[in-house]
Amino acid sequence: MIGSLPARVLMALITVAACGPGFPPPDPIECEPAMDYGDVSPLVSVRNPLEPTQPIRIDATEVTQGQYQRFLEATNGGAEVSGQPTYCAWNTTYAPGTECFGPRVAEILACDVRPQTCVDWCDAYMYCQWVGKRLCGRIRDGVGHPLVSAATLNDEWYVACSSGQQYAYSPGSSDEVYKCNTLDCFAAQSCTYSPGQTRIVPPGSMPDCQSPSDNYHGVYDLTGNIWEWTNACDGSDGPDDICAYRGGSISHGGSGVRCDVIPNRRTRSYQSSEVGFRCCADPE
Ligand SMILES: [Ca+2]
Ligand SMILES: [Ca+2]
Repeated sequence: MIGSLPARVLMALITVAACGPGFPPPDPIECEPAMDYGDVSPLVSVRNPLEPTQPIRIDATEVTQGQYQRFLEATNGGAEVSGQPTYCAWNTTYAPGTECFGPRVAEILACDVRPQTCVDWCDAYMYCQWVGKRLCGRIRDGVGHPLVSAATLNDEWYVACSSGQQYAYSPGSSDEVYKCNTLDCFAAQSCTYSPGQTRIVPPGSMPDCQSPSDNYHGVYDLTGNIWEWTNACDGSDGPDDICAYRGGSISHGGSGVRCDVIPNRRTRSYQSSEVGFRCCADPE
């Protein structure tokens, strides 16, 4: 958890500040029941259609706040930023940015079972390196590639999401999108959000939001919940390079959460309360 006690203290202060006369107090934030994610997300092997003997290895879940907290503790709260690539030299902290919290500050800080968001591309890149993995990117070498197309069998994240280009969404056709934490789910009332809970859910807590194909089973929330940074940038100059995040979030639905959509190409330094990441790794 991002400093369990300080987070609650901060929320309490914000709650007090937000409660003027005439406004009912907001529902208190409730953390979902603890789930055992382990120190790092487990890697799942999925089929590489171009080289079936070389499976793609991708995290089962989005990186959680509890997992990311270990990285912050190991880097003096995110302040020890040595070893970054030159195009990340501008990045002075791995700590999630307070400037992106906005009205969602409570959900961002509340629970270590929720996905880590408000991190820039370099934070995500360095976390994956720290756990011995790498940000998902081009198959085989994982390096960044131009944003020529998101729908390529050379892209680890896209192949895992589309079950090797079989489906438009992680759980299958457009009729299945409601199984993932998206606007479709919200509209179909198939998502259950308890009073006082936010709509971003703990990774993997919607068990049907995964591929129906055996070869791609066990990777959750590629569609929806939060967007996910990938190693797909249009340059290697610095904070203003445009990098792609993928899969949609709670604020999007329909074609906006397709596996091949890159609607919000943002700079390497961008942070959002609905953008996080997961990691990939080379074949064993
Ligand atoms: Ca940063
Ligand atoms: Ca996601």
